Amino acid sequence: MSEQAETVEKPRDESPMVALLGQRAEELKPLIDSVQKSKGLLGPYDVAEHLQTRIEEFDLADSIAHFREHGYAAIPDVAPPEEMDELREAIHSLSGEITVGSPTRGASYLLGRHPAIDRIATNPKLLAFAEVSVGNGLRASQFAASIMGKAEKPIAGGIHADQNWLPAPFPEHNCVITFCIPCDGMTDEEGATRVVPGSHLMRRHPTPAEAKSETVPIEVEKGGVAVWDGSVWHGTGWRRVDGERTVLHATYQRLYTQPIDDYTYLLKDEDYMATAPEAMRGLLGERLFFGTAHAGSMVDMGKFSEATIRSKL
Ligand SMILES: O=C(O)CCC(=O)C(=O)O
Ligand SMILES: [Fe+2]
Repeated sequence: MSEQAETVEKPRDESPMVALLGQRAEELKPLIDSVQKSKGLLGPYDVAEHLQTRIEEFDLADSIAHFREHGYAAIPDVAPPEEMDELREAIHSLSGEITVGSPTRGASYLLGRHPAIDRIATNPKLLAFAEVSVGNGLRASQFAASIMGKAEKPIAGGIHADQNWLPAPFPEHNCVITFCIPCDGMTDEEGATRVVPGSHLMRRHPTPAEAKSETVPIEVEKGGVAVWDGSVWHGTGWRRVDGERTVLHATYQRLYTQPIDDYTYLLKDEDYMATAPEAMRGLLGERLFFGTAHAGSMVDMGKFSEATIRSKL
């Protein structure tokens, strides 16, 4: 055999789906390799290979293990105190009109309206955590804020699972994840969110009797973030001390589910997209195939193929 014949490149063993990716195939190679590694069978809460180094870099293994077992976690050191102060200023500047329930006021539909909110929404440590829970290709869902003052008695409002528009049993692959970002941290007496540990394992909504279950507070130091699974039963806390608890409630959803808030208008805003954090594109669904078919043109098969990869991670 001549030397030349030996170096002839073999035809690449690629699936028709990968061929459809065209120029994107190179960029998506780590994801394609990661799917191959798990044979497309990555289990709930498993960390995909391409994500492993980021989980180590951000020291997230312990909080992910806690989240898996109990359905919630407190993630320390997500953002420096100055960023949390800027987030509080942003929330207060956008809040006012909406009364969430006395003594709480708040603001809604917050993505794309303040750089401090977009910055925490695309925080790489939070996104790595979210990806373990709701998968690659996750979408921005609901971004709302609440400002809670001292109250004489607990705020009415029951314990619930956040994916409360999904029928039970909930899918084993979690669909909704909520990060509760308290700008000044939150202790029990400052009104920390309360959870029923382990309730996510039931994969269903609480019954009326269970909605009165015993709960524990998720206490978080300033710079940290509370997080819970869409299946875990939880409710808001009771602030018994002076001052205010200022929180951003940041929710993300699995690729195939419909996000609560519709932020797709931002993708069409060229000025916004020119300076938006890079991760915003994926969160807004720029690479998703939904709604791409029109009279005379099939669904975008490149985007469809990309979704078949991301949905398995
Ligand atoms: O206000 C809280 O502590 C929690 C509210 C809540 O249920 C949520 O953000 O999903
Ligand atoms: Fe909730």
